[in-house]
Amino acid sequence: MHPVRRRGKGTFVVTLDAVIGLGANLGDRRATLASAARELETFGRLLARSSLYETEPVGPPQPRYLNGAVLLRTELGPEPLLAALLDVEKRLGRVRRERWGPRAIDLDILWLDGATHRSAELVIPHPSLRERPFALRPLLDVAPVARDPADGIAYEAVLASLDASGVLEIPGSRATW
Ligand code: A4P
Ligand code: MG
Repeated sequence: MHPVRRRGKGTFVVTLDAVIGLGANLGDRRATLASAARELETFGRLLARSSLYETEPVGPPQPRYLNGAVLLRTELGPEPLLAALLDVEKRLGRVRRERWGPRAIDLDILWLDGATHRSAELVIPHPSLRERPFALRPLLDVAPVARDPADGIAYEAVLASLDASGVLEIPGSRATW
């Protein structure tokens, strides 16, 4: 369920807990992920940061990715949150090229605690989440008991059924970026 907090007398603020997946495979990847996390802090409260993972690229041949995830508590709804993420991508120098191609920064809304979303622009959980160890590994760092809201399957079990050999945790990187 969405946490609902009381602010002042009789005012209720609805917040959303969202897992944002971060990926970069061009430039100074770690610095870019850290800058993105700092920008995300302006949209709410970062409740947790994952480890960073060095990952084999999925898609056309391209450099390896650095992937991570954060758990963000925000008062933004899903669509405004996506707009805010696209804005951060732009500011951090992402140039849109081929689908699945290399990028300085990619921000995806992977999952919402207790909610789903489906519109022309935005589908949550992210449609590819269940096939992607590079997204599931960091997600489980920040939301260890997360489940697919459609069928209730634990993402931990989903990850266990995938080949995650291309996802290498960077030692000591948990919450340090
Ligand atoms: N969109 C729909 N649902 C969402 C969502 N849940 N979160 C729409 C974010 N966006 C969502 O996304 C295009 C549009 O998808 C958005 O504007 C939004 O309206 P994009 O990220 O700009 O497009 P893209 O990345 O070129 O294509 P695509 O298919 O979304 O790529 P992905 O899924 O983002 O994957 N390999 C490794 N190892 N690590 C990676 O991080 N990332 C990708 C990109 C490919 N291979 C990778 C990695
Ligand atoms: Mg994307």
